[in-house]
This record gives sequence, C-alpha cells and structure tokens, in this order.
Amino acid sequence: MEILRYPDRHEWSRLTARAMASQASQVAATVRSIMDDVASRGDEALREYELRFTGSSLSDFAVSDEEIERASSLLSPALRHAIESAAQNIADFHRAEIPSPVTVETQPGVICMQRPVAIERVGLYIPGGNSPLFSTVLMLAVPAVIAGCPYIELCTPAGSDGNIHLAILYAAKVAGVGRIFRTGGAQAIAAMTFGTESIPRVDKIFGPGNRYVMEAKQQATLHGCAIDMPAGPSEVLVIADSNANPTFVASDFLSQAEHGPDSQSILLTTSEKLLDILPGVIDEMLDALPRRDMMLHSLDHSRLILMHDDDEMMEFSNQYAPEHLILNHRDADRLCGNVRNAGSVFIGPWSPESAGDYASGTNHTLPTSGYARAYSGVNIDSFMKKITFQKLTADGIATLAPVVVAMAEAESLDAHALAAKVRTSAGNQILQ
Ligand code: HSO
Ligand code: ZN
Repeated sequence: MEILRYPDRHEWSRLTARAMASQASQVAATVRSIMDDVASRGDEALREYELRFTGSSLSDFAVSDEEIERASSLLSPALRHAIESAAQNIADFHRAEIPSPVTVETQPGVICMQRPVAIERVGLYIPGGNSPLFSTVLMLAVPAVIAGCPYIELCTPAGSDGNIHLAILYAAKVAGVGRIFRTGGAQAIAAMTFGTESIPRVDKIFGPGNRYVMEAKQQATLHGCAIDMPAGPSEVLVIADSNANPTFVASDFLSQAEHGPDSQSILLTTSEKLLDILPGVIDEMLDALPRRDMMLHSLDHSRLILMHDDDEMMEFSNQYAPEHLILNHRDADRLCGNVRNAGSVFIGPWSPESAGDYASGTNHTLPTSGYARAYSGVNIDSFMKKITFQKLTADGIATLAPVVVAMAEAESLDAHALAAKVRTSAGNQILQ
C-alpha cells in the first residue's frame, strides 16, 4: 500500500489515473476471430470454443427446466431466503425508478410526447470461475423483468463438471429469466450478438467478465448490439474522518481487494491517527482471510492518503470518480451534496459497500475506470429506450411553419421548408 501525506496537486493526476490493461491489441485480435467464427458457423464454432477453452463437450447449450428445479431443491433454505429477500429489495427500488410518460403541448396544436418502451431482447452474461456472481443475476434480471423486457436470456459457463452453480440457477428463476444457456467467454458474447441455431441474438448485452468478455462486448457494439457500459477493475474510495472506526474502514478495503488482483481501494482521511493504525488493522484482518495472497496484489496498488480538509478530499474524489464512494465521516450527509462523480455512494458508518453489492436494493453494476464522470450505473433506464411522438393539428403546423421554414431555408434545406409550407393554406395555394 502506498501511504502519502498531503500530496501536491501536481501528483493528483497520477494518483487518480487507472492502470491500463496491457496486450489490448492481442486480446482484440483473438476476440475478433472468435466473433467472426461464431457469426459464420454458429453452434458448431461455439462447441469447438467451449471444448478448447473449458474442456467440456456440450451437446445442448440450453439449461432444462428440470435442472433449474433440481437446483432450487438442492440449495439451502437459508441461501434461498437470502436470494429472495435481496430480489425483493432490488425489485422495490427499481420499480420506483420506472420513468413516467411525458406529454407537453409546446404551443397550441403542437403536442409532443415521450414514452418509455422496454428493449425487446436482452442478454445477461454471468461469469463462472471461483466467485459465482449470482448476486449479479439479480442486479440484471430483476430490473429487466420490471422494465418489461419481453425476452431475457442468460449465458454462463458451466464448471468442469458440466454444471452451473446452483445459486446462479436459483437467482435466475427467482428473477424470472426466460432462457439459460451453458456457454461462457467471448464466444458467449458472440452468440448473443449474432445469434446461433441454439442461442437467439439480443439487442443489448449486460454483465461483467474477463478481458476477453469485455473486448467482445465492445466489438458487439460494431454489429448493432448495445452494451450496458465499458467496464474495468472494481474500485472503492473511502473518505474517513477521525471519528471513523478503523475496523470498519479496513473491512471495506478488504472487501474491495477480494474482487481481484487489479481492484483498487483508496482511503482519503484528515486523521493522522487513522492513517497510522490502519495498515496494522488491515494486516491483522487479512491474515484471517482465505484469499489473502490474491488480496495482497490488490493492496499493492491501493493507497492511503492524508489530506488537509473535507473540501480537498471531495475534490480529489470527484477527480477520481470512484465506482463506489464510502463516506465514513461525521458530516457524511453534508459531504453528499458535493458528490459530482461516483457510481454509488454509501453514507455514514453503517452503510458498507457490501449492503449495496447484495441486498439493500440499489444496483451493483456500476461505472469503473473514471467512467462515473459520464455514465450512470445500471438502472431501469438501461433496459428501456424512450420514444418520442408528436401530433400537430392544422392550426398547429400553420403557426409553427414560419419558424420551420425560416430555419430550413437558412440551412439550405428547401424540401424541409416545403414539407411545412404545403401544409399551410398559403402553401397549398402556391402549389395549385
Ligand atoms: N462490488 C462488485 C459487485 C459484487 N460484490 C458482487 C459482490 N458480489 C461490483 O460493484
Ligand atoms: Zn463487491
């Protein structure tokens, strides 16, 4: 961990920069060939990649209803209950986000409307590996159902035993996912982008993944398929004052470090004392955690930074634009008003990031790598587009026409001007 005391502002750009992934062009080329291959050979290519990358020979990608039911019965009642209550909170929060239709008569006889309409076909990607992110199934599928998306499919790789994690299947069932397919990696993204004999193509792909999956999602956008957002390693920035409990801060740091060797935690504090004791508290806590070795890598590029005052901390945080911002500060509510760039904010000592990661109700699919400057996290809008409508009466176009004509002629677009003119009585006479 890098420990800094009152870094000069010149240093801030280094301190707020994210490490760039290396070998990007080699990843892009590999993914491009997988995308092309799946586009042209469909299921056959998909099967070959599954065999090559995971060693499993799949005859059928679709997960059957019996398999989903079996998963439900094998899962512990305690975990089933946890998944159900998290789903309930996520549903309650996202239902409240549903946008209302808009109707405005901007001038007499000129009626403008906007209506939110669900995206028809969405695809959710859930990675396999050592952390089966079934919480992400809820974060993506629950809002998709609430938004009213008519078709929701989910792709996830099977483990070496050919099975999908029970909790992924159960969360998908609770949320109401339509179809589940056993495939992962860039080939799964390719399948959802182009469609294969077994896996229908979708209009928008959501979900996390490794570098290959992320690259495949970027390339999907070149083929008419939208994606949720660009994504990088997960990150947290904690702002703590002398009031903050060091154990709380250390646990927030370590829950971030647990996400992977690239994830980053940053502490900003005005307390010299907290800065001094935190490394010891983190070390002690770390020794008791099973993922210690991997977490050490993450802590390598994490930082503890001493700052002069609250304004300086907020300014730094806004420049960094963290995915998660924890305000463990006696004036957390006041500081909240100064947040300009962050994915999701956790206010006060009793709001750990893990509450939002799993169960409080907000979404955990959030912008990383500084994208919080311009992107929101996944929310109900992510599953909808907004279509505008307008209806003008004869009187409405008559009064609007002079404005349209003046502007169209000034842009030398005479046909545009004509389309307004012919609908007015003066214009009609000109044509006769
Ligand atoms: N912190 C992750 C989400 C997550 N945490 C899933 C645990 N499981 C990105 O916001
Ligand atoms: Zn997390």
